[in-house]
Amino acid sequence: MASWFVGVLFLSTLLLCSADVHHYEFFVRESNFTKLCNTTTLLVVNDSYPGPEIRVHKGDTVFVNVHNQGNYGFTIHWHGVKQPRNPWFDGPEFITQCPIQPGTNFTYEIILSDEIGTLWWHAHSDWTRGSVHGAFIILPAENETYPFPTPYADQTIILESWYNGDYKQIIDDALAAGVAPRTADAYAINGHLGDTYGCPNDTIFLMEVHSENIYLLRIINAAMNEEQFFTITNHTLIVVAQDASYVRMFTTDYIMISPGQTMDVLVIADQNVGQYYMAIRPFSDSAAPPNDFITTGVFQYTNNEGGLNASLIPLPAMNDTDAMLNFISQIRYTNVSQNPTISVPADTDINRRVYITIATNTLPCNTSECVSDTRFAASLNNEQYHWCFHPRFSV
Ligand SMILES: *[C@@H]1O[C@H](CO)[C@@H](O)[C@H](O)[C@H]1NC(C)=O
Ligand SMILES: *[C@@H]1O[C@H](CO)[C@@H](O)[C@H](O)[C@H]1NC(C)=O
Ligand SMILES: *[C@@H]1O[C@H](CO)[C@@H](O)[C@H](O)[C@H]1NC(C)=O
Ligand SMILES: *[C@@H]1O[C@H](CO)[C@@H](O)[C@H](O)[C@H]1NC(C)=O
Ligand SMILES: *[C@@H]1O[C@H](CO)[C@@H](O)[C@H](O)[C@H]1NC(C)=O
Ligand SMILES: *[C@@H]1O[C@H](CO)[C@@H](O)[C@H](O)[C@H]1NC(C)=O
Ligand SMILES: *[C@@H]1O[C@H](CO)[C@@H](O)[C@H](O)[C@H]1NC(C)=O
Ligand SMILES: *[C@@H]1O[C@H](CO)[C@@H](O)[C@H](O)[C@H]1NC(C)=O
Ligand SMILES: *[C@@H]1O[C@H](CO)[C@@H](O)[C@H](O)[C@H]1NC(C)=O
Ligand SMILES: *[C@@H]1O[C@H](CO)[C@@H](O)[C@H](O)[C@H]1NC(C)=O
Ligand SMILES: CC(=O)N[C@H]1CO[C@H](CO)[C@@H](O)[C@@H]1O
Repeated sequence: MASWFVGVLFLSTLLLCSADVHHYEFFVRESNFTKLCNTTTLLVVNDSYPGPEIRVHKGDTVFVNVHNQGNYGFTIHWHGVKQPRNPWFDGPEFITQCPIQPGTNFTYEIILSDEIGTLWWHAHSDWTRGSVHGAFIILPAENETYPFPTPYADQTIILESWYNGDYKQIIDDALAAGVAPRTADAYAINGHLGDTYGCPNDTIFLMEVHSENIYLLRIINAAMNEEQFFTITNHTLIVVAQDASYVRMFTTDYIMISPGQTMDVLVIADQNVGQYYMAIRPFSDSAAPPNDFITTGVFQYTNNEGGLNASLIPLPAMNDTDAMLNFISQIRYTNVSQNPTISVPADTDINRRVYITIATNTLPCNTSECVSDTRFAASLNNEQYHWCFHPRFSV
């Protein structure tokens, strides 16, 4: 009797604490996509733009066998996964590994620790991340819950830059000419360009909801360079997490999300049964702004009879710095047990200060492809860090 009880207790403890191991296969090759009235060849995973989703629980381990069936080498980075004591599977090309060569495969081991919520994965070789990317969803552990009402369902929303043309070709041409790469031709929501670009073959992303249910949107900004505003007409957004940590909940009509960032947002389907636009638009207050396109999706109630109304998309203007600041100033840490522990050293524990300057610099440009006699170059403490120029200091 006693041993039976101990056995059950032991088994249930194992079940509560088990961290699962998952295996994924990524076949990366070129595939044709027709968008914006053009057919473009892109390097993608499993013929899909965006690529397949990884969906696991907190603390699990994931193996991803990446088969390069394309024409050039690349690596994949697991954006935001901390990989303690496992840096050789982090992915940045020429930093922790050489590119995976065409015709070969490489298996990544991704060890999750305290990450919770939404992350993403992307290729990490020049601009290949533009088409080789996807969501990395980390659900609560089996013995944990969300620190908010459990959503009825969740929906991944990946924001992307669309170019008529191959991403690698665009960046290679820009680097050779010594100029900034051209701006995106469109933006996409989960690979759909929506109904604002005037091309009849384009599709629109549609999310179907049931009245009165709560949905968790897992928003990932996979755009190349553009911050994006995001809104759903007539619906309040409740921000609950950012970059795989929970944040103090706050309500807002729109969010502003930076490239590389993720945000988890609750939305309650509490409006009249109908069809509402969701929409994105870039934010930029720089002197070299991106294209000011609004890209649409649809938030659609089941059994709706309504039509869409384009005049009701409440997005801030592209250069609305106050709207951007108003949003980001509301983001706060929340002390919930599900979050990673934060350990900030006291000022008295700091015995060395390191100053780092990140800048855009110039180098001579002296080939026949150069547009002028200088080219842009990123620099760290006034040094360019490049695999074939050895920096004079250690990073
Ligand atoms: C869940 O299990 C993990 C692993 O054993 C443990 O670290 C964590 O504290 C547990 N969480 C809860 C809420 O019991
Ligand atoms: C990718 O495609 C292969 C072959 O069709 C399939 O076996 C594999 O499960 C797919 N991977 C994902 C993550 O969907
Ligand atoms: C893409 O389209 C081009 C032009 O039609 C064609 O030559 C090429 O074979 C296609 N590529 C793939 C992977 O289907
Ligand atoms: C758009 O679709 C139509 C029919 O669905 C097709 O005939 C046409 O070739 C397509 N256009 C492009 C640019 O692919
Ligand atoms: C390449 O893939 C094969 C079959 O899927 C696998 O057995 C092998 O371990 C993989 N090699 C690497 C280096 O990951
Ligand atoms: C959406 O909100 C606007 C005002 O913000 C209102 O005029 C309109 O009736 C609402 N639409 C629906 C379908 O509730
Ligand atoms: C959109 O909403 C405006 C204001 O409510 C209204 O005047 C207009 O007729 C609507 N358009 C459509 C296509 O429903
Ligand atoms: C934003 O852009 C509009 C028109 O493009 C311009 O009139 C306005 O002055 C700009 N606002 C700021 C703060 O730059
Ligand atoms: C978080 O909450 C725990 C338990 O309530 C408390 O012990 C800890 O000091 C709090 N940490 C911060 C940073 O507020
Ligand atoms: C061209 O510029 C590179 C630096 O970008 C420099 O190393 C090289 O010496 C220059 N070549 C000539 C011929 O000036
Ligand atoms: C880059 C490219 O091919 N752009 C084309 C996309 O389609 C439009 C309309 O057919 C053309 O005008 C562009 O040249």
